Amino acid sequence: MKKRVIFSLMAIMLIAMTVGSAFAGGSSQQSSGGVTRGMDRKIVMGYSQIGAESEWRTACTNSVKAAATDWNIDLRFSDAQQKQENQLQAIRSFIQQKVDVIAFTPVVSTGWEAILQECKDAGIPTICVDRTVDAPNTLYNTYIGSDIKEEGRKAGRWLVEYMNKIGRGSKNPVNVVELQGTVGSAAATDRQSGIMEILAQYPNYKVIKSQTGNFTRSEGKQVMEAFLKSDGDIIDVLFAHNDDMAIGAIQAIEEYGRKPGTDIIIVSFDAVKGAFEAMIAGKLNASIECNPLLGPQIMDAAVRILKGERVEKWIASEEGQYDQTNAAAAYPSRQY
Ligand code: GZL
Repeated sequence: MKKRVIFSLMAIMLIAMTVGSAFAGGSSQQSSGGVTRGMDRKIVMGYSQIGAESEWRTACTNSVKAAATDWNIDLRFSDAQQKQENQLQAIRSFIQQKVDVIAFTPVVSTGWEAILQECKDAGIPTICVDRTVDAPNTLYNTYIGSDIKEEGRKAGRWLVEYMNKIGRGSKNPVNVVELQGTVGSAAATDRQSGIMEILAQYPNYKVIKSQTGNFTRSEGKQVMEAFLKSDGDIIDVLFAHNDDMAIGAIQAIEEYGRKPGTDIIIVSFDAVKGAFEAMIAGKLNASIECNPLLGPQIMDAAVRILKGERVEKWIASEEGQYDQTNAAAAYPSRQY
């Protein structure tokens, strides 16, 4: 009898420890013992993430954490709550912890040269993820992410082709409004630059309003409500720098009394699940994919850098584009 009680208690303790570690929050995710894939020891990575502002960001974070576990890398993860000062503080902490490698997603493009030099002086390699920085690429080891400006060009080209197809391309003017991402971020700057490079070839396309919605649904809805209040009856097109803002704007357009996807043509970025649902419902016209599943590339690059192998300065993501002609077929296999 006594033995059975002791055994049961031990089993309960073992289960509690396992569950507890799986839900451990905070700033670090320690994998089990052993060594990192491809290495003779377990490496430690500091990761400074922007926050959790969108479906895309959450998918990116999940990919990083899953890949750290797969590679058996000790991940020290920090969420900056959208503030660059929190990122700088986290990276300085990683330097003090003497981590083996630092990866970071810069919330804005500027203000990184000093901290990257501190990492370099400390002999810690750095990996820039998802968004680029305005700094010499000698200050970091590699950039892993999309060609964001090309995403903008894709969106511009898709729109012009679609407007011509539905017979509205020669309207003069075609009134365009734009929901920008976070001001100063490479994602917003480069998407806008790509879109405008294409629209500049078509003088009848006029951007009548452009304002940031900070990549969030709630702000996308609020800003679109303001656009509709001032220009609701003349808006032909909405560019949203991400799907979350587009989904918020769709709600605003419906509440205003116009039809999103029909009266107002909407093009956004990311290609998250919410965008596919909106395209299938006919409320979103196109979403240009931006791949957040960067975890495996980050861990692979970290190992190669630490083994002294040559790593290309830009590891580009593969991505496509979706609209109402291919969204339904692609939706079941989407991973985020
Ligand atoms: C793009 C990425 C952007 C996404 C948004 O590379 O930085 O940030 O488009 C996310 O959804 O918030």
